[in-house]
Amino acid sequence: MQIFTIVSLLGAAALGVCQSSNVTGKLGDARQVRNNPVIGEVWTAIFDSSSVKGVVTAVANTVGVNYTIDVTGLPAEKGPFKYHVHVHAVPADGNCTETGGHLDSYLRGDSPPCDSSRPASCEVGDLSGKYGTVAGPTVKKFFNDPYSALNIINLGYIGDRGIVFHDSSSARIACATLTKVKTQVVG
Ligand SMILES: *[C@@H]1O[C@H](CO)[C@@H](O)[C@H](O)[C@H]1NC(C)=O
Ligand SMILES: *[C@@H]1O[C@H](CO)[C@@H](O)[C@H](O)[C@H]1NC(C)=O
Ligand SMILES: *[C@@H]1O[C@H](CO)[C@@H](O)[C@H](O)[C@H]1NC(C)=O
Ligand SMILES: [Cu+2]
Repeated sequence: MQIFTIVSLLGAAALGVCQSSNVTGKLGDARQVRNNPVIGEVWTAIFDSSSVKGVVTAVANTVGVNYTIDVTGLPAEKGPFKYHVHVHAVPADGNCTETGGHLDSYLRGDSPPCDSSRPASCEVGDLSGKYGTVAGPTVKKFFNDPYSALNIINLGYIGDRGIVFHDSSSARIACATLTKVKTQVVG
C-alpha cells in the first residue's frame, strides 16, 4: 500500500514535469524573426521618472532584436526586477497599468512561468523570464531575443509598445514606450 502510494506519487510528479516541459503557446512556439526590414534600425524607450532614468534600446538584427538595458534608480530593496514588452504604449499621463498585459503573440499565458531553457515557448514579451531578472539600482544588460520583431507584419512586433519594469511584488514601477529613432540623414 505504501509502496503503491509512493509509486503513484512519483508517477504524478513525472507527469507534471513532462507536461510543464511541453508548455507552449496555443499557436505553438514563437518563430525566429528573420525579416526585419532595416537591419540596425534603432528604437528606444526612454525612462525619465523621478526615480528610474535611462533607456532600453532595441536594434533590429538579422535574427530578432538586440536589446540593451541601461537604467538607473531601480529601488534595490524592492528587487529583483522583471521587465517585459507590454501590448500598449504608455499613455500621456504615464499610467503603466494602461500598457495592458505582456505581449503574448502566441497565446501562451504567463502560468506556468517561462522556462528560460526553452525561450521560444515563453511569451514573446516576457524578456526577464527568458533572459533573467535584474537587480537595482543600476542595470546594464545586453541580450538578443530571436522572437522579437521590428517588422510590423510579424506576430512578435514590439514597436510602439510599452516596456515595463516590475518590482518583486509585481507592481509596475516604471514604463516607457519603444519609439523609432529618426534616421539621421547625412548630407
Ligand atoms: C511532449 O509532447 C509530445 C507530443 O505531444 C510527447 O510525445 C512527449 O513525450 C512530450 N514530452 C514531455 C517531456 O512531456
Ligand atoms: C546584435 O548583437 C550581436 C551579438 O553581439 C552582434 O553580432 C550584431 O552585430 C548585433 N546586431 C546589430 C544590428 O547591431
Ligand atoms: C491607471 O489606470 C488604471 C486602469 O485604467 C486605473 O484603474 C488607475 O486608477 C489609474 N491610476 C491613476 C493614478 O490614474
Ligand atoms: Cu510586465
